[in-house]
Amino acid sequence: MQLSKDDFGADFTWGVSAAAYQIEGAHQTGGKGASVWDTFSNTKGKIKSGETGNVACDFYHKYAHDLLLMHQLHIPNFRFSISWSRVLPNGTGFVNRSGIEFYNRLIDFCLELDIEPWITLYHWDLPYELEKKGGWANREIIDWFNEYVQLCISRFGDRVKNWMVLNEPMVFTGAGYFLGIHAPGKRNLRSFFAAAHHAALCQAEGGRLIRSLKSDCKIGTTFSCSHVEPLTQDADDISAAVRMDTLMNRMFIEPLLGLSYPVKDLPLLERMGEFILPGDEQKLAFDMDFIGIQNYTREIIRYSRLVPLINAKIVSAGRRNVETTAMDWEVYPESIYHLLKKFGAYPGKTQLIVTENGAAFPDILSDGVVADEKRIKYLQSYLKQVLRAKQEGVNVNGYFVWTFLDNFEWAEGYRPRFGLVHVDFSTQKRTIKNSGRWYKNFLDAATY
Ligand code: GCO
Repeated sequence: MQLSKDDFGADFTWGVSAAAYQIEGAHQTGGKGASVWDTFSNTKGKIKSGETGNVACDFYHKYAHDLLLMHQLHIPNFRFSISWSRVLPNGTGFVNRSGIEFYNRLIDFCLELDIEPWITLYHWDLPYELEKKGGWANREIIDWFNEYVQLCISRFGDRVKNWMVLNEPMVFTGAGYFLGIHAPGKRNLRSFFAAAHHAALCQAEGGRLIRSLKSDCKIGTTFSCSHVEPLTQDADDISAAVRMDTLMNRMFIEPLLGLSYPVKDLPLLERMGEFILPGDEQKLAFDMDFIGIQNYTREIIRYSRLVPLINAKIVSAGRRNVETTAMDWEVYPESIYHLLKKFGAYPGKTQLIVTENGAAFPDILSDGVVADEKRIKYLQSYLKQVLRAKQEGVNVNGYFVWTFLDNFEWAEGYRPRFGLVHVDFSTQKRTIKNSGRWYKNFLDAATY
């Protein structure tokens, strides 16, 4: 089947996604305060090969050049995030004018080029001053976050029509407060549950606040998700897969939809109870205009007595002899189909948008060309599955490639390259990869 943009319909949104800390650099420029990712990546041993996001793609200085490249590839929508500590260096209080001006320039230039900005308010870079007070594990985060959201909407809401409250709460609370592999590097179950509950409250409160300040915009929030399957049909593996699926895919969306935390399928979540105050249950729910789905792979799960709390273990793709990306994630296009069907089946049928999908491969730049045919194949095969779900009636209406530029891949450093555009991090030279040209041709081909 030949894939055509036409099949997705005229009102389908196409774009690329990025995040402030992964691209901006300029970590101490223009009055920016430190974020948890600044301190984490500058702590020895936290990031593979000792890299930091101090410079990253230097997007702070090169944004105009990069937007021109995006325009050249005819990409009509750009999802990016605001660095909280660039606009509020201490997290609350003092507003940094040059931070505001940077985002004003960025937004204005997007609009000048006919690129629609889609802003994620929180993509993991909490101001370090707030982490010192407990960060997401401190319930005061709700007030801190409201102040930040209010500032962003009041300064940028006149021009920005699409807002996402949080990026992947499961990842920043789980990897940040329980596994300790992401900022702020905590390993504490209670902190994780506190952070998770506060993030779930903020995602809904943030949505409510935006709607109260601005009625004419689209509000969403995004979730990481992976299609989960049991290793065998043994009852133990099946129930282990249910627990993992609940943790990875259901824990944050269900309270948002008014369905409460899925405690029945993951009794461990009862421990969150100590952080839930009277009245919270209602506050967790908010009627988003869209839900952002972010998918890369699937996970195969087996029962394990040795893994505490959840008794379930991921069987890594490396052990399964399957095709993988540079992240060691399985290439499994049907994953996105299953997830769209799953999220599409929730009551309310909120619109879904794929706010991230893409792949890292060991790209080689040779004679000015990056022949990343594997990425093209990956994107095409996942898109076919998005279309399949749409044709079966799922309310999915957008797709954003992760990502435009090769960038700082968190604890993995710069090795995994996800971009449609290659970045030479020693010279900051950009080179459009074959996948970038493919995306342009795909976006151009439609005839309405
Ligand atoms: C996410 C992450 C991205 C990652 C990407 C690849 O939202 O999943 O925020 O920042 O870079 O997912 O791992």
